[in-house]
This record gives sequence, C-alpha cells and structure tokens, in this order.
Amino acid sequence: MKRALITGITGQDGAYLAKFLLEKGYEVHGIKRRSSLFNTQRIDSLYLDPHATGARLFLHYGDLTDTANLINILAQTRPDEVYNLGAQSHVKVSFESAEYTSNTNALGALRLLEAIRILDLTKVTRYYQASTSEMFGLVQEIPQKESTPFYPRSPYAVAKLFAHWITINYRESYNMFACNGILFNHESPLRGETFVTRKITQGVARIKLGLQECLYLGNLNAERDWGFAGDYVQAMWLMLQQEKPDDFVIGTGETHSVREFVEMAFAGVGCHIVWQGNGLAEQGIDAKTDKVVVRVDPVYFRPSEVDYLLAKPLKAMETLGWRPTVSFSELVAMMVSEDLHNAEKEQLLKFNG
Ligand code: NDP
Ligand code: GDR
Repeated sequence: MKRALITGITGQDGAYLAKFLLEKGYEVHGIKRRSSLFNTQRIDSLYLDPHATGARLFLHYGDLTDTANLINILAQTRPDEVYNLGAQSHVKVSFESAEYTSNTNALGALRLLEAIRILDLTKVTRYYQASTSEMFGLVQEIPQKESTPFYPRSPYAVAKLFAHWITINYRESYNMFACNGILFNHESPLRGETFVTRKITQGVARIKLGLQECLYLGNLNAERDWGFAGDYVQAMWLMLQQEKPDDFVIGTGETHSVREFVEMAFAGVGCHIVWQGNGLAEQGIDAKTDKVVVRVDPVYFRPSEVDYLLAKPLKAMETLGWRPTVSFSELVAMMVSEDLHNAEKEQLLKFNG
C-alpha cells in the first residue's frame, strides 16, 4: 500500500486530494494545526477512528514553521509521496502578515525538503510543491506557460517563488524526485469563504434568500483562469507518477473577470445585474428590483494587483494526459447550487429556531 503525507490536508485541495488518494488505495497521513475550534470539517466525512479496521487516514498535529515536528512526522511515516499544500494562501492577507506568510510558504517548503534529505529519504520519497500562477504576477507573456518569466506581486507570491526554486534546487542538487505544480486558480464548494469566487456564490445565495442585502467586493476587473479543484488534485498525483520529475502549468486555458463571475452567479438565481458608475462608486443593480446588490469597497483592493492570468497547460495535457473536465459556467453553477443549499439551512435555523 502506498503511503502519502499531505500538509494542508484541512484546506480545500487537501480535502480533495485526501479523498482522491484514499480512493486509489493509499494510506494517507495529514498534518493539521492545533486550533481552539475544530478545523477538520472538510475531511470529517473521510475520517474513521484510527482504531477501526480499515482506517487509512491518520492525522498528526504539526506546523510548517516547526522543523523538529516535521522531521518527526516524516521519520514516523516514511511516505512514498509528500504533497506540500500547507500555506498561508490568502494573497491580500500576505500584505498584512508578510513575515509569517514567508516563514510558512517559503521556509516551510525548505524545512520539508531538508527533512527528507536529513532522514535519507531522497530515494524513497517523491515531493510535490504547490506552486502558483501568482508567481507570474505582472504580465510578461500571454498565455502563461512553464517558461514564462516570473514577476511576483505580493509577499505570498514572493514566498511561493522561493519554494518553487528551492524545490528545483533540491531536485538538481540531490537528485530528488521533486515537482512543482504551477496551478492557476481552482475553486469548489469547499473553497475558503474569503476567496472571491466563494464570497460571491455565498453572497448571491444569501441575498437570494433574504439573509444579506449587498455583496462588497474589491477589484471587479481582475481576470483569472478559474478551474475546478477536483480536477487539479488529479494533476498533482499524475506529476508524481511520471518517470522523471518536472514542473507543470495547470489551468483551463480560459480567463474571466471577477465582474463576469458576479454576473454569471447572479444569473444562476434569476437575477440580471446592471452596472452603474465606475471605480470606487461602481454598483451592481438587480434589474428587476432596482436594489443595489453589489458595491465596491476599496478595503478589498491590494497594494499591488495581478491583473490578468491565463494558462497554457499544453505540457500537462501532452505529458500527463491531464484535462480539465469542468467548464467555467459549470463551476459557477456548482458553487451557487451548493451555497443555495447552505443558505436554505441557515434560513431554516434563523427563522424557525
Ligand atoms: P487553503 O487555504 O484552503 O488551505 C491551506 C492549508 O494550509 C490549510 O489546511 C491550513 O490549515 C494549512 N496551513 C496554513 N498555515 C499552515 C502552517 N503554518 N503549517 C501547516 N499548515 C498550514 O488553500 P488551498 O487548499 O486552496 O491551496 C492549497 C495550496 O495550493 C496552498 O499552498 C496554496 O497556496 C496553493 N495554491 C492554491 C491555488 C488555488 O487556487 N486554490 C492555486 C495555486 C496554488 P488550517 O485549515 O488550519 O488553516
Ligand atoms: P487570488 O484569489 O488572489 O487570485 O489567489 P482571490 O479569490 O483572493 O482573488 C482573485 C481576484 O479577485 C479580486 N477581488 C477579490 N478578492 C477577494 N479575495 N475578495 C474580494 O472581495 C475581492 N474583490 C475582488 C482580487 O483582487 C483578485 O484579483 C488565489 C489563492 O488561492 C492563492 O493561494 C493561489 O495561489 C492563487 O489563487 C492562484
């Protein structure tokens, strides 16, 4: 039975990847952070009591900022595959918490690679690093592929660029099987609620059910290549099954603005948005009721923004045989539908006690 270790198992991708690997027959170990409230909701449905027969998912307390802890977990588990998905993953928050973001996202990757080397696991353990399209940052080339120059625009992206290059450096220096997946934005009903897609679909559902009046957003003109997280974890796994380690861009090859996402999500609940004003004064109005349902709030602007991302995932398609299976409109519909479900439950609790 193959054994995998996932950092960030309690996050969106960690949950999809854990499910995927369990279905493939893996024994899955995950690192979770200690917190004062439970933070395992996304993987609770996968978890069996470790004493139960057939349990194959095991959780270890840990943190990417804690070297000894990482060495201990790697020594105990001796995994065939490590997926480093743990990160302070919010770009806007990285401007406010730059040092912590760098420690976790940059040095966290180095700590894991060093632990693999120190424990003499370089021939045993394959390593996946969660690199990101944010590293492309300020547009240098359209579309963006593996050879496109990087120009990171946030502490988050700068830290991820360190992790990206240290992964390549350990591959070249120690002959490690280490890969970078340069993943473009990927979303799902499990997406964190402060990322723009989930914030929109949650807002749309709550406005529709009378639980919220208005959705406050930042830059409506940013364009992203949005795919479905379930498809992207398959690409992570495929990278570690190849004969040679390499880096791959993963995305859909289609880009849409935040504004388009808003329009499509509202259309999903029968609401047509008309835009009025511009810049800070821009508003989205429900054409039927004339109510303002979207407002721009500069608090969500970033000190420096990534305006445009569009993937060219040709190498992944040709080498890994990977393809995205969920279109933009299907993704929006999936997320709106799930959030309508959640809002109905919230409504029931609120109005019926
Ligand atoms: P999430 O924010 O949903 O999950 C991040 C995970 O990292 C959570 O499990 C979180 O734990 C954990 N974590 C945070 N800080 C630490 C720390 N100091 N030590 C250990 N674990 C920590 O992110 P996603 O699932 O969306 O993304 C997974 C990875 O892929 C991240 O590295 C992200 O930067 C990267 N990425 C994501 C993309 C996307 O579009 N989703 C695109 C490209 C890259 P807790 O639950 O306790 O907060
Ligand atoms: P991103 O995702 O920064 O691309 O990073 P996010 O959803 O946060 O922002 C996308 C774009 O939407 C604009 N925006 C807003 N963003 C948020 N969060 N909240 C708002 O209210 C809002 N209004 C407009 C942003 O300015 C931005 O342009 C995600 C994360 O998952 C990273 O970890 C990952 O590496 C990249 O995707 C690829």
